[in-house]
Amino acid sequence: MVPRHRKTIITCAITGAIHTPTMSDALPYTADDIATQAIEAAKAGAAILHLHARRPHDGGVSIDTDHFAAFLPRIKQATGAVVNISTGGSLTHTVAERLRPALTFSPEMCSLNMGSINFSFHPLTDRYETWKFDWEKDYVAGSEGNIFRNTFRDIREAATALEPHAIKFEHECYDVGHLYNLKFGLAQGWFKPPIFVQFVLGILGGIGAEIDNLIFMKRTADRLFGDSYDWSVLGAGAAQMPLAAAAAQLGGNVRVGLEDSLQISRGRLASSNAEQVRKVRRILEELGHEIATPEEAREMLALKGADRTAF
Ligand code: KMH
Ligand code: ZN
Repeated sequence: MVPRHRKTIITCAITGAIHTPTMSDALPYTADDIATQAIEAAKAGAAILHLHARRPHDGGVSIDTDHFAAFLPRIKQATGAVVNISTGGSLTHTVAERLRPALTFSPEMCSLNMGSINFSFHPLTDRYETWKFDWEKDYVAGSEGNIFRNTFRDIREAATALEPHAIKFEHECYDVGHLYNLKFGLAQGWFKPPIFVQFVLGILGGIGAEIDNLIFMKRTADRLFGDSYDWSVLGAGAAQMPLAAAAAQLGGNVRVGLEDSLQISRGRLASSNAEQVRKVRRILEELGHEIATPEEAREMLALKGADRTAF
């Protein structure tokens, strides 16, 4: 086991763009619910909050800056947590549209997806006979035909547009090739070390949620980036907690949240984001890891500071 010298950062991804209201009553989509759950997740130990917006009337995925503006200041007022805004948006938005919230609010962190992939959750369609809202079934079923577009040009243009904002990227890597894309971007000067890599395991279209794959990705990243990178793991669905425990044991950070899994344990729905944060915190502390505060996370990742955001 790799000896640990640093504390473990918990990121909580509050609502995302995969799951829909029918799938869990706990999935937040009004500004009130997103703010409340984000604040509770921070109180439970999440140093970073990864945020998407939703349409408040029906939970549809949104990149409308008004929808972000309805919860961002509340979260900032109530917590010291680092705000990380998604630039993944959803599969139905253009790359330029997906960048707008980060360009508008200039958060300390934002996601940056490191390659184009099939990104599908259509197998969930058959699990539900009735749906709370009209849009849900077509959205979920339609993901079978969608390509999550993140070309080299998209990545370069995103990095260039966001460069003046000094935002630290959460580099979402869904497969080993994405690490090489990241290495290429680094060599081009698009990103500044230390970089923060999120190993994403278990998305249909990306690498599977297996410990062998995590070790393969980490070894590859070690070779490519040496000690100039920090990393975290996101296991989709039931892999969330097992892969978080494995990540921490390997010296990495962890991401939980209802964006990535609706469950608290296999087959049992979580009641909130905070419940997942409390559980992962318990596991990590039992294993002897210390949890990073938001200030410690800022120092570890060399973030610009909450006073330099635009919300
Ligand atoms: N939904 C996750 C698998 C983003 O927001 O840019 C990856 C993600 C992408 O969080
Ligand atoms: Zn996201």
